[in-house]
Amino acid sequence: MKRIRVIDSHTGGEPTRVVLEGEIPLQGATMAERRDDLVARFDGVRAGLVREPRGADVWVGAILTPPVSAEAVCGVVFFTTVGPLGMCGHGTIGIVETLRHLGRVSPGVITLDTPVGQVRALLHEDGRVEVSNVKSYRYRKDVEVDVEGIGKVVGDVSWGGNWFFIVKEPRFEISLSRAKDLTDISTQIQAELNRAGITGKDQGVIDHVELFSPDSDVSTNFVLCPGGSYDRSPCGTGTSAKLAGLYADCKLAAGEPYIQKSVTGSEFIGSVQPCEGGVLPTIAGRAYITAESTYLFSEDDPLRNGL
Ligand code: PYC
Repeated sequence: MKRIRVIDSHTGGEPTRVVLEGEIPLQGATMAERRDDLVARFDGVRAGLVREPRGADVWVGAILTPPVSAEAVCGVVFFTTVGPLGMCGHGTIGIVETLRHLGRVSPGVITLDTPVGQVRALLHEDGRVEVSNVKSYRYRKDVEVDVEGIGKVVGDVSWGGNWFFIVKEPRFEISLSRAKDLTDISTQIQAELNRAGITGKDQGVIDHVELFSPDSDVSTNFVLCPGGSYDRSPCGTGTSAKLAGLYADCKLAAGEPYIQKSVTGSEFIGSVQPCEGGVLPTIAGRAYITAESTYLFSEDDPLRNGL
């Protein structure tokens, strides 16, 4: 019987399952190699930790590893029910709260190594966390696709640690009661992008689609994530990708706070600083611990790796 210890949290409603260091011994000199090792050697247990019956489509997991850089407290490989994830903003806030819960960090700057670069988090006394994300940028502006049943859809292909299609037109009424419709709409848009061969840089798969409300005061989003679930939080990497475009269009000034609300009503506050080829976003929010658990994987359980 395999036993795996985890700590669960949620950030603005979006859950993170942190697999404690050593529980899944990923190998590799870089975090990208460790991500590949997850796929090569531990894909079954990866799926089993977040899929039913232990999880559900909404779960994001994070495996802690020793750091690969001198400054970092630890390394992290994020994953979903369908595979690894480059970076995760809500998940980083969840990890910092988990490390605080374990007594491994105290308020101040905490550095983490991820497969897509180093991120820093500023933990405040009150538990708020400001994540300084990887460089984010818009790759293609105003890409048009014709989606059956919706018509012309215009959006930007942007990087915020994952590849996003940031839908600019049309806008949608965003509410939890419409989650099923919004999931269908964003899934159709993603399918059309795939059919049309539209990708991020270096053929990067666009695995997130972000829809927005028409409101001009506080923007509300709906973010389709890998595996077909939607983000209950405002999505840290999605907010980073969006802010990169707003800055490029001179609609957001350096350091100006930007509130991004999620479909559940939770909020992140973001801002950017310009850098060569893009922006360095900061995303602020807070997470709460929900469980400390040990998951059991029986060799004779035919569904041990989930459904
Ligand atoms: O917060 O970056 C994020 C995220 C990605 C997928 C779910 N949440």
